[in-house]
Amino acid sequence: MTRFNAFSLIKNTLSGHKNWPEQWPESQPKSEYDVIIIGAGGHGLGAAYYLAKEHGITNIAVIDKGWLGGGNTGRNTTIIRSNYLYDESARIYDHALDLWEGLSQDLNYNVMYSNRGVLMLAHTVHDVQSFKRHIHANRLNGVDNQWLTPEEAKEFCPPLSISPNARYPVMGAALQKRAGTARHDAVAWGYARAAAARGVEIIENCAVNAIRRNPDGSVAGVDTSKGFIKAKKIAVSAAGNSSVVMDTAHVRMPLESYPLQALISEPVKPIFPCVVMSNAVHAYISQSDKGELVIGSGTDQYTSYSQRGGLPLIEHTVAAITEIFPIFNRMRMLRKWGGTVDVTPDRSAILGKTPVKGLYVNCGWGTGGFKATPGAAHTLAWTVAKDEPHPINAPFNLERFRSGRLIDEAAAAAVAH
Ligand code: PYC
Repeated sequence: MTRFNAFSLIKNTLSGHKNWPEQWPESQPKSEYDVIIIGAGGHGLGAAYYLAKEHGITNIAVIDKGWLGGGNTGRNTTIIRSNYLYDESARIYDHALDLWEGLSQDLNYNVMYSNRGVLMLAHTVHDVQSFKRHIHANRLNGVDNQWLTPEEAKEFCPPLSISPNARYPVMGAALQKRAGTARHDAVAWGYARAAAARGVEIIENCAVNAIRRNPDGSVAGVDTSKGFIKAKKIAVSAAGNSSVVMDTAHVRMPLESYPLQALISEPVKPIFPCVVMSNAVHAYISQSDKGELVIGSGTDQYTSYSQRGGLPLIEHTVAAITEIFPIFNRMRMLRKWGGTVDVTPDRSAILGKTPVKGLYVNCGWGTGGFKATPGAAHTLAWTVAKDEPHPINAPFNLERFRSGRLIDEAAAAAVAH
C-alpha cells in the first residue's frame, strides 16, 4: 500500500482553511525499509523515484519533518543552468539539464520547464574576462554558452537598460540558451506521484531525532517522532539541515547553513522573457508564468536556520534590480521569504558515500540545489543502489576536504553564497 495520496497535498495547501478537518489521518511508517531517504524535497523524492525506476528498489520510505517540498524545493527562485566553470560541475549540472528537458514526459507531470535562456551581465572588465573564460570552458565541455554585446543583450531582453550612464553599465553578457526555469512545487509533486506509483512511501510530519548505528558501525535505522524505523541504507538529503542530521550519526560535515532570500512582485502581464543575473549588482530576476517578477538575493551574512531573512538585504537587492531595470521602479513587492542553504568550503556539493556503512549524503548545494535536482537525484540513486559513486558524482565526495581535490566554484553564482 502506498502511503502518499493526493489528500496530503491538498491538506497542506489548504491547511489554513476554516472548513478543513482538524485531524487528517497521518501516514504511519512500517517498521523496516530497505532504504530510508531523509528529506522529501525534490532531491530526496527524485532519488526514490530513480531507485524504483532504474534499480528496482521499491521498499523505500521518504520521510520529512514537515510536508513534501516545504523546504528549499518550495523556497528557491527556480533557476536552471549548467554554465559552471569546472569540468566536474559542468558535468553534473549538464546531466541535470539533460534530465530537466525530458522530465515532464518522464513523470507524466508538467514541471513547466522553460528553456527561456539565462543571461549573465558583465559590468566590469573583470566580468568580461571571467565570463569569456566561462564560455570557453563551457564549450570545451559541450555546454552551450555564448557572448553577447550590450546591444545583443538588450535585443534578447528588451527591459534591460544598457545606458552608458548607468552606475554599472552593461559591457556585454554571457547567454546560456538552454537554461531557464521550472515550477518548483510541481517538481516535488511530480517526483512524489511517480515514486508513490512505484510503491515508495512518503511519510510527512516525521522528524528524525537520530540516525542509529549497529555495534559494527553500520546504519541501523532512524529514531523519529513516529518511533524507530529500521533501514538497511539511509540517504540524507535534507538541505539546510544536513549537518544537524549527520551529526546524530557522529559524522561531522564541513557545512555552514545560511538564509538565502527571495521575493516576488505583484503579478503583471508578460514583460520579462528570460532570466537575468548580475554578479556586480548582486541580484537576479525572472518572471513566473503567474506574472510575478521573481527576484533572488544573496545569502545573509550570518549563519542561521531561520528560513527567513533580514530587511536590509532585500532593500539592497531591490535597489540593484531597479538600477539595471529602471522600468521596474514603481513595481510593488508582494512577498519575501527565505530558504536555508548548506554551504561547503569550496561551494560545491557533497554527494556520495560516507565513512559509515550504509549511510549516504547529498548536501552542500548552496545556490545550486534546485537546478541540480534531477542530476543529484539520479546519481544519488545510483550510489545508494550500487554502494559506489556514479562517475558524475564521484568528484563530489566528502574525502576531497581531506585530500585537497576541491572544486572551487566560489564565483559560480550571481549572488554571494
Ligand atoms: O543560479 O546562481 C544561481 C542562483 C543563485 C541563487 C539561486 N540560483
